[in-house]
Amino acid sequence: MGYKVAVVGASGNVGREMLTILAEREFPVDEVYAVASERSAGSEVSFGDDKVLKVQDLAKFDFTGVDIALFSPGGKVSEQYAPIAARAGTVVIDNTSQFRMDPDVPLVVPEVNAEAIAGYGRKNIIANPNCSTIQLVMALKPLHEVMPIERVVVSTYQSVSGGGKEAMDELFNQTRAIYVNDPIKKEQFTKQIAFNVIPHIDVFMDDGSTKEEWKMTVETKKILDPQIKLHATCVRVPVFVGHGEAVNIEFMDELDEDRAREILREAPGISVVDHRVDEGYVTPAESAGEDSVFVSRIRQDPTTDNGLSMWVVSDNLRKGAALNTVQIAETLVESYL
Ligand code: 11C
Repeated sequence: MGYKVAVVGASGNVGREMLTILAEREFPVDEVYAVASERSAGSEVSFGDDKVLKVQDLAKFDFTGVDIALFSPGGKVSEQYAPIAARAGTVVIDNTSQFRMDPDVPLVVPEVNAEAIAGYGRKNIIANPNCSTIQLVMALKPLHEVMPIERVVVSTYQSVSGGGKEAMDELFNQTRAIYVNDPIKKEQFTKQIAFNVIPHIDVFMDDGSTKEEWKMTVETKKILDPQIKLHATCVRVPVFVGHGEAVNIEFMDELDEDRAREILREAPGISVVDHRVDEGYVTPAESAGEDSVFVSRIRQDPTTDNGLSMWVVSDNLRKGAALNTVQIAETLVESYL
């Protein structure tokens, strides 16, 4: 049996990736609807190698009879339309930050807490975590199961695609402008992003952290363990696709680097590439288009008891967004619908 599936925000970076991944993984669909704002309505998007879908206007779209809707249209749009879809009987899997911390909405990375999906019926909404949280908890969970984690300090190196298509264009245009000696235009980013890095993603909070840093903390606690202390510094870098994270972990007791490598090698969705030679690690550009979360540079931190450092990289549009959303849909149909 197939399902009727809508992709909302179908013309955006993540929406197009959702359509690609639904087709690649042969998700059992009877019908797929591409839905977006009025501005994109009437345009066309690809579904698989040979199908083209006409984008429908979200304001006029009737969710009746749609089994699952994958939402990635921006927080304000999800706030308005996800409950409308949910009331029509559609299970919404939302990739925005709108519902993530709602106690009645499961926040899910299938390899980490698939069992949380059981609570989907409370609001008919399941939330997909932030991209930087997903790759982090993927790498932490297998280790935490063997040796509980007390504290994590993480610094991110996040690609511009996390900010959407306009942000990718801004990196491209600024890079070109520098080469041809044109003035630099800043619209999406607060400072020049070409040939630069910016320690500021999302808005500032009262305590001096940014909302991206706050999200990493609260989402990790909700998905993995509320006892874990986490401090993040999130940085935008001039990379198109793929987020990197330098992760420092303090465990409750000793976990040596060889054991950590073994544990991660066995973990679902993780690829360990960790050779102490040139090219013996994975960079964000190499992760683009891949499904895995890559872990490299696993090593003891001798400055603290029970400390370990590692480098975690993943495609933020795939495992960080669209792939994780589709995997949630797969688990939902396998176990609950
Ligand atoms: C970024 N992580 O790289 C953000 C994008 O809460 O879903 C995703 C924002 C979110 O800018």
